[in-house]
Amino acid sequence: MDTTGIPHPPHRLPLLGDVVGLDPRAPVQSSLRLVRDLGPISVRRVLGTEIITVGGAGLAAELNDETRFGKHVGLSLRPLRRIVGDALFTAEDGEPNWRLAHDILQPAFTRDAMRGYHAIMVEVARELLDRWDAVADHGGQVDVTGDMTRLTLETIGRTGFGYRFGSFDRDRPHPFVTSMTRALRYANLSVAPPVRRVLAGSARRHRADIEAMNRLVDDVIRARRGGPAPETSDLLDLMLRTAHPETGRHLDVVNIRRQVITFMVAGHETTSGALSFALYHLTRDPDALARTQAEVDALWGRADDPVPAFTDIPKLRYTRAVLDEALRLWPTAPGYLRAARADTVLGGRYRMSKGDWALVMLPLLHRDPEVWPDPDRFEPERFAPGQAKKRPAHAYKPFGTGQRACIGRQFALHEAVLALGLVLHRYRLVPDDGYQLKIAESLTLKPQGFRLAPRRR
Ligand code: MNH
Repeated sequence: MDTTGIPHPPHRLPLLGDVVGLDPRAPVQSSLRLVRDLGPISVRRVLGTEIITVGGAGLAAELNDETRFGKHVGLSLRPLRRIVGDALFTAEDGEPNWRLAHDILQPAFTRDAMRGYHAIMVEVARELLDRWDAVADHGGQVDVTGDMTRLTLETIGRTGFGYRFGSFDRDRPHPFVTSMTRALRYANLSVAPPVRRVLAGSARRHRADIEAMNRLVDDVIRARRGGPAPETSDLLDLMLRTAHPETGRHLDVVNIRRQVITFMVAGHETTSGALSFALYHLTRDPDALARTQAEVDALWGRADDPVPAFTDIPKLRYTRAVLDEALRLWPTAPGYLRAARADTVLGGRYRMSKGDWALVMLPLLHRDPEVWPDPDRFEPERFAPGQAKKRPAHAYKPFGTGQRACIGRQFALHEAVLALGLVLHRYRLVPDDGYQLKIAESLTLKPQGFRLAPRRR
């Protein structure tokens, strides 16, 4: 791509490029600091790779145009692809297994399909409340992000595959989670410079981690094949039994394994981060907290143990706006890549050849000063009914765009609104006065070291 005329950060070094100020443990946050003042588009050269970064709503709208651009599997998706290949998240646009899996699984992610997961989501949320009750009784604190991760992992495991990780019964993560986290870390670091590669650990342990994940998933698949079908169909059931409506093809068994791992990876960290950020912002904004609690109280009264109905969830509009706003400020999947389908000109000025790609950097897009007044302020009212229509259509994209947008969006939002509503209905949440938001980065963003003291209201 011709990058003349695109601004780059100051202090460009020969060979290394724009690495001054870049923190390899916090690439998103440090990039944000480096490019935020450069305007709607910027370019960085990092060890030979040129990264065009877009944060302006106008240019993002162009990149989101499906006729001109498609998904690009690059940067942090490359290492993930080495583990899960052409499963949904890491398939290249046009790979046959993408269409096959997408069409088979799509019916499991409609708004209406959430009805089938609702009871399990409630069951898992109650396990979280039990855990927090015990802490409240002893006057202790909870690790918010850790517990939200227990919630979302358990939810996707049980609703998707009928598998219980027992997350609330253990103090240390389930071995699958340990392997998954370490394998992702390894894959990420193994594409980094040699110094960081050393931190990634041994190749042998990496192979063992992948084998451990595969073994567990294969056991689950085998058990399902040998046993009776579940009462209500889940993701695994769909993948094992459904043929493509037009071609009659089935997913093969290796691909199903890869899809299961993909759903475990894509389906839990992002949602747990969103819940954690929402709680972080709420415990620093007494007015927003009071409004959210007033909303859940109005719906459920002060009953001790409300039984949320499926139809209650869309009524929690302010609670939903809190999550929307949390995902605006810290989109937990912080960006996506778009590649030109043919030679084109971006923004009327920047020539791109077929295959050239750019990064839509979501924390930047979501703070575009042309669109968002006082962009760094937490303000759920931005998502009050009718507000979104007043903004350009492509200014808010926490779930990505086009046909490769998040398939789990309804799932995540149903789960998160439900859990956030129940938590706020039950507890007063006392923050640590001294806590300064620290954000941990892996594939996703999430608050680190964020603790709250839950007390029964
Ligand atoms: Mn999800 C794709 C964000 C929850 C499963 N997800 C994406 C993309 C974004 C995203 C952004 C597009 C990435 C890209 O273009 O490269 N996802 C989120 C966020 C949450 C989330 C912010 C929670 C909040 N995602 C979930 C959940 C599941 C899930 C829950 C599963 C139950 N996501 C996926 C899958 C894809 C995806 C699968 C890939 C879809 C495709 O390409 O066909």
